[in-house]
Amino acid sequence: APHLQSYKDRAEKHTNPAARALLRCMDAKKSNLAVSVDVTRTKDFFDIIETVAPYVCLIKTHVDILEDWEPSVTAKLQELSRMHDFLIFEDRKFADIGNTVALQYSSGIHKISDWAHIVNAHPVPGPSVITGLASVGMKSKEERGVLLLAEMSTKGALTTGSYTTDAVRMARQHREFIIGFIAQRRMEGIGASATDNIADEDFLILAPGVGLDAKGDAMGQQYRTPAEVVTECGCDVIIVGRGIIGTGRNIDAEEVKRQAQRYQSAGWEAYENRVTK
Ligand code: S5P
Repeated sequence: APHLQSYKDRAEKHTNPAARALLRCMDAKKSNLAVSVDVTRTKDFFDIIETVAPYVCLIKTHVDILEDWEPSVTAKLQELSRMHDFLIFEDRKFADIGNTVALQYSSGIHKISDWAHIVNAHPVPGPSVITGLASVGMKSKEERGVLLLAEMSTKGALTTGSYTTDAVRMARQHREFIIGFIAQRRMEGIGASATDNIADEDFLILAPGVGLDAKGDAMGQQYRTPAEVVTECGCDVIIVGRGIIGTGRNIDAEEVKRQAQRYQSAGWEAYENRVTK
């Protein structure tokens, strides 16, 4: 089972270049931490990224919330990604017909497929959402991969039961491009039939809803600790937003750095407790 293997071993075996790059980076930096940089001003966005860069394997963005976005933002983001060795995940949550998501991924002002190693999609439209994204991403010369949202972290989420199982089945049909899931637990083998070759299935699980102090927010978000998420539930990457960046206003760089270090160590310790068991 992949969750008992090291990130390093999994990096050597994975067939998708973006998944390989992420696993390699996690091993090299001893970090399974993704920071979610949910701020509205470009200056705060880059201040946070430059502060947390040494401690993360991945930076997760919502570029559509930047009030002063301009094309140079993504050029600078790519430069920082190369300089500090982290991947970029645009949390765009595509959820439309294939033709539309292909356009949303490649075009508009953000041209996401030009710079984001990883994006995510809701499985709700069925396999067409994958076909659409793959028509862009699989043609790219760069490392590209997609995560399906198999579960959400919020109270009352509809992503349960057969919805989650069917999401895993959809991903299994496109393993060259669907590198894993946004989820709260491991998904390997779920919904598999006897004819599925699941022995070498290695889906990365990226888990949002992670916090060491708060249990939730006033809008239905629910937090679990890195130990619960990584050691107990077998997730690979912890996604942390406000636990590290605070409210996103009046950023205190020293505090952001302290929290990033704290979550990096907690996430890595939780991983070591899992693989050495
Ligand atoms: O189920 C989900 C899926 C995602 S991608 N729950 C989430 O919270 N997210 C994202 O993770 C969300 O859009 C936000 O950017 C981040 C969590 O932020 P935090 O401040 O609550 O840690």
